[in-house]
Amino acid sequence: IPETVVSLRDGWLLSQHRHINEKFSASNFHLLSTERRFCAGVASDSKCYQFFKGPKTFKDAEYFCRQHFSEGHLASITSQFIHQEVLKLILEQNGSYARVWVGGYRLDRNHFLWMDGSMWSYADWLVGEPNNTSGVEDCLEVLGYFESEPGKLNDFTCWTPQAFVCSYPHH
Ligand SMILES: [Ca+2]
Repeated sequence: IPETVVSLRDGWLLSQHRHINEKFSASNFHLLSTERRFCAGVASDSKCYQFFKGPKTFKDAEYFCRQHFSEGHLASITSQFIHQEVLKLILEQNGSYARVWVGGYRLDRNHFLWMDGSMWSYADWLVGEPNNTSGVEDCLEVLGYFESEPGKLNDFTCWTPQAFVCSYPHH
């Protein structure tokens, strides 16, 4: 094959290749930019909150949130408004998974922190909680099933597999 034909053919392949690459990166960009606007749960306070049935331990649920979402963590519930929105999400989607991990973790006896680094300033505990039963309840759950007071918070054993809510930045 004459050299000019080879280089022409390579040039054509190259341009096709480039064309395909451009198409791909264009569609990737499109996907990314639509994904950014889409929240498959509730969006509030610049975050998207998403429910998962799991069931997973607290640690595995946190790992799942980090793996699946950029800057994702188990959800931080930093206001009454977010608490109500997340509770609605849980009640809509939970089926029988009534106890749900969110991202609160015990720092010491009376202090908790949010896995995503949010300020700890709001916590609507169930009466008598956090009680740290047997000194092993270091993780925060939302109790979806208390019908008189649905959605109250409880400290609970981190190794129990449960449903969970992730949150991640959403603009
Ligand atoms: Ca407790």
